[in-house]
Amino acid sequence: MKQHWKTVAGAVTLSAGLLIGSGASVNAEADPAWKLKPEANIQMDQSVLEQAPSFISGKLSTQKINSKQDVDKFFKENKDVFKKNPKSQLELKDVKTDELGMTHYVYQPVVHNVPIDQSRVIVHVDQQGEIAAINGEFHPDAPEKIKQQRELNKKEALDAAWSQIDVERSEADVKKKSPEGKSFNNLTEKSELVVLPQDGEYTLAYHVQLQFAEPTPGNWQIWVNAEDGSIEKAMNKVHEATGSGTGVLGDQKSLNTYYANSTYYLYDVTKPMSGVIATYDNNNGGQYSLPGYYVTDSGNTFYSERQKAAVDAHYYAGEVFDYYYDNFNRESYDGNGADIVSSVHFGSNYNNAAWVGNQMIYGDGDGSTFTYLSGADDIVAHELTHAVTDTTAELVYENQSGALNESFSDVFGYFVDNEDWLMGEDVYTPGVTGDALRSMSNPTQYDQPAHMDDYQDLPNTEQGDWGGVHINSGIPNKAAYYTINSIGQSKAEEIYYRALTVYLTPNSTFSDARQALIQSAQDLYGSTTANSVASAWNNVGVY
Ligand code: TI1
Ligand code: ZN
Repeated sequence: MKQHWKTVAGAVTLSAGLLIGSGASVNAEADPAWKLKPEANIQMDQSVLEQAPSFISGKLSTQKINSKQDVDKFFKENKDVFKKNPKSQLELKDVKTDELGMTHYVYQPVVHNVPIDQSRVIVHVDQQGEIAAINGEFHPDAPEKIKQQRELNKKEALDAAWSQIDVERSEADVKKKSPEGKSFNNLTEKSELVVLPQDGEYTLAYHVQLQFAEPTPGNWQIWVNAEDGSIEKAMNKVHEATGSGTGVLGDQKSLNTYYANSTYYLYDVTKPMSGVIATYDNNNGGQYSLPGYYVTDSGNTFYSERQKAAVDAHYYAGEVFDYYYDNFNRESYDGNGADIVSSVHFGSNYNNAAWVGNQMIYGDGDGSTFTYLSGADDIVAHELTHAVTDTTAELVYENQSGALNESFSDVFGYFVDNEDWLMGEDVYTPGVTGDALRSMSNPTQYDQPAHMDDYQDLPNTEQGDWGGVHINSGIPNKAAYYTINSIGQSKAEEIYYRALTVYLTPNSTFSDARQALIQSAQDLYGSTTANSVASAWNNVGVY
């Protein structure tokens, strides 16, 4: 006959637990005090009706139980009830006492020293030393049902598991630094020989665990057949979750998070797109350490001061995603489900936020000009709209096309946060109410021109704000204000979206924008609306 077990996890040591059943020598005299009382409430699992009980409750024996040896003896005396198989054992894992004075003996069922995966038998002893309940899984059939031999070693099982998933080991096996500067491994790998119970069958398998945060959070649980290396079962046990957080302004909000490796991430997989929304902490590192560290919380409650900026960057990125998706059926900024990545705590005392080509960055502000810039939804919409522009009209970031680029970001910032015509007011000059960085209804209030007569010819340098992109944007902003006032937001947003995605080109001028918007209005709503758009631009001197 074929021998079912070659070697078992290397050493053949004797289990610390007891061996019960006909093969074991039971020295105890038959003593009725140790026997299960007839009135015990024995619950049989439907699927294992003829097997072992899954839960027994009531006062189970008159004999007092004071130690592990006593539990062993109780099992031996009642082996028929538990249908204990001589080839399986119970290994004591843990003894816990609780506040009611009860003691709980936790056992791991093992077969020839190999644990039966994710199985336990627990004996609950009350304060008086009486067994109050026993529950768990005995798996009496396991020894007979295992048909494999161990051919693979741990390493081979790991390799088989890696080949099963779409992350390369080299991508995950990197060192990470915690925000406190401690270095830790991104990757945890475990491979343990187990007996895998599945639908009444038992397979000798390696339970492989691959846990990593990068490149995307993973908590893979993979069972590899120990004989032929086939995959018995594989699942990524990262879970989407709903967390909560405190925003920059102290407001509470609910957050889409992810659970993996016993922690929660600001990582939103719930949006109707292939990509995710991931939020990082740059830890004041600057552009060479982007994106930074995932923002995590062990309790899914992102309430700390440090987490506030991340909470809002994450929350508002989701809100802006929804805005573009609900209004224009646009999946993410590129219309193709790209990941939306944000890093907060960018640089130090940085009074700005930006789209840097592949992600957003948010400064903390210096505390007097700005506080954490992600705390304003119009800023988040402004930045993400730059990403939309970059994948559509590609307006060149200098002179008039640059000012249009800035203006479209402000206009969509308004659409998302339309309570007032101010930009950035939520985080601008904390402590001073009512002011803002810019106003669309009254650009001159914050030193921006509101008419072509006041257009500022500035040098195309960083000093000159690339020809005044944040200055001259006041002119198209004011035109947008007139437009929205006359035709209403819902028509205006369709018109602006159409102009941006259909008509504008990289070097469009203010005049071109006027024409693009008039044309879009004509396409969508006809001449009356188109005329309203035209007069809005007439009002700012752009023809
Ligand atoms: S896109 C980004 C430009 C950053 C350039 C530096 C690399 C930008 O325009 N940021 C906005 C942030 C903002 C938006 C603040 C709305 C308040 C309201 C911006 O306007 N920045 C100002 C401070 C600027 O760069 O002049
Ligand atoms: Zn901008």
